[in-house]
Amino acid sequence: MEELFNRIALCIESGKINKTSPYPPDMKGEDGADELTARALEQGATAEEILTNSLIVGMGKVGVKFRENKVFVPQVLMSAKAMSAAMAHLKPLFTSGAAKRKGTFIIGTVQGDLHDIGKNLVAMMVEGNGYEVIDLGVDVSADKFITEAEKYPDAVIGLSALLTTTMVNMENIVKAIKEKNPETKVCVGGAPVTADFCWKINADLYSPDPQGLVEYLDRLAS
Ligand code: B1M
Repeated sequence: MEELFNRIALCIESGKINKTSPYPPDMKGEDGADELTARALEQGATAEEILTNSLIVGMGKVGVKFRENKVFVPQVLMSAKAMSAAMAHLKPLFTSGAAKRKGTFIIGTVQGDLHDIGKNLVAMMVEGNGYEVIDLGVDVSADKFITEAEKYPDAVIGLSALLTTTMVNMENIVKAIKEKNPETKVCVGGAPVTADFCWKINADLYSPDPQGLVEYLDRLAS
């Protein structure tokens, strides 16, 4: 089984979705994350084992390489697709309660802002690292974040912004969330956001990349 787990992790890291996927060229014609995850379940692995030993391992490597500029957005998107192919087999087991995740993460791009490429990457990295992700999409108001936070009281909330004009909306959103529940952790990120801005608006974490966020969530979950 260990060999199969390692192979799935390699598929995630390399962005090998399924057998018919031509990417990456050196794995052409080989089974991908899709077939191998199905096989691991058939052979008796649990969803949690596959998540821990394959998806988290593969996505963790991608996150570190991305942070170190050793891979770029297109490769991360391929890894995310491979991860989604594997998750399609695991999700029914998680939603039925037969398997557990590390925690819940609610993410959205803040009000007024329609940029979602970075936010989607963050969401996929967090999901691939073992968390349930509630993605609220773009142009998300403080009210919408609060409504979702009330449904998932232990969730960590992530705000993304790409515009200097919408980044300022983070302040009101953090304030509104903390007024409802001061214990709720709020993380911020996106190209114009800085650590100084994060402290100024009383958010709990600024991360310039998905990996820093995943490491923070892991610290909270441990
Ligand atoms: Co827009 N845009 N755009 N745009 N756009 C920028 C951001 C801009 C820098 C371009 C420029 O002028 N050079 C500029 C902002 C200037 C500023 O505010 N200082 C800008 C502008 C002005 C605009 C419009 C106002 C243009 C107009 O209409 N006049 C308009 C605004 C629309 C709106 O939102 N209301 C607009 C529209 C658009 C498109 C719709 C055309 C498109 C978005 C498509 C989409 O997202 N579906 C678009 C795009 C693609 C860009 C650029 C080219 C690329 C952004 C991107 O996706 N980067 C961008 C210029 C640039 O960056 N070169 C630009 C890749 C992505 C992976 O990175 O999102 O930074 P990023 O995410 C990173 C990290 O920041 C981090 O992790 C990600 C992965 O590393 N991260 C987090 C992100 N969120 C995080 C949250 C976390 C932690 C980490 O914790 C919660």
